[in-house]
Amino acid sequence: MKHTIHDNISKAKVNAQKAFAVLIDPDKIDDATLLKTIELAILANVDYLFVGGSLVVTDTLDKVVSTIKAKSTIPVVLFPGSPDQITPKADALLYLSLISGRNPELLIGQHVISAPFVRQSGLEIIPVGYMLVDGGTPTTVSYISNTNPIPANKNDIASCTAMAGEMLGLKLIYMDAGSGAQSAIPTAMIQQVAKYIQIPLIVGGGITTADKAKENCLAGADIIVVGNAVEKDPALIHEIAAAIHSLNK
Ligand code: 1GP
Repeated sequence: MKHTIHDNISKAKVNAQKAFAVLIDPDKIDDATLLKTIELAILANVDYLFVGGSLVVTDTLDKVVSTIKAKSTIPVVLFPGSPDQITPKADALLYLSLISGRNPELLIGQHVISAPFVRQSGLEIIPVGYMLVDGGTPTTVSYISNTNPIPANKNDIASCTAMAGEMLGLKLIYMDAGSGAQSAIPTAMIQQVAKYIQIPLIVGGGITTADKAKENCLAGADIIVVGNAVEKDPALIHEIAAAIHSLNK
């Protein structure tokens, strides 16, 4: 079993190095924008390219991952909305258990069904506690997952959920306000969750500015994920990457 990417994320946390992941939704991106995004990500020293969406309806996943791998050495990490969003061409898979929800299918059911296929993929498998936080508007993921997000002001629920995930052996916590969330996760919640866990913390959903990305890192996020905002304005890749990396010694 490979461990490279998880090891790198853990080492970065120990050394207080913050990282930036650009999220690419294979359904939304055309060829020209993909190439431009890859080019900008290389120039900005983006740490990871996450690929996935909660509703991938085309068969472009393979093609998108192959293109990225052909053009760059940035690690490609799958962030799948369902078990069929997997390609062995990527480097790693965020093996998500939706621990903020109470839908058994997304806690363990789908994992059981796809286990042989996932293992056969040869991907580095990173077990992740995925926590959906209310971002002010119903998101595709809350609808599709049929779960209630954690209310944005319930810091205790968030930190207890993250602690439980860590004690169950999950290797990362991903707190997400959902793609295109109206409001990003409040800083106070990030602070509290970061205080109560030792494993790396990924934060995403509704982050649209470099300042917000930096603020979230200062609050305790180890990896910031941005999708929608950089789709709309690819120049933000440089700005956000610079803000996050400015915190690294
Ligand atoms: C969504 O965390 C990601 O799952 C990124 O969200 O598209 O709002 O940046 P945005």
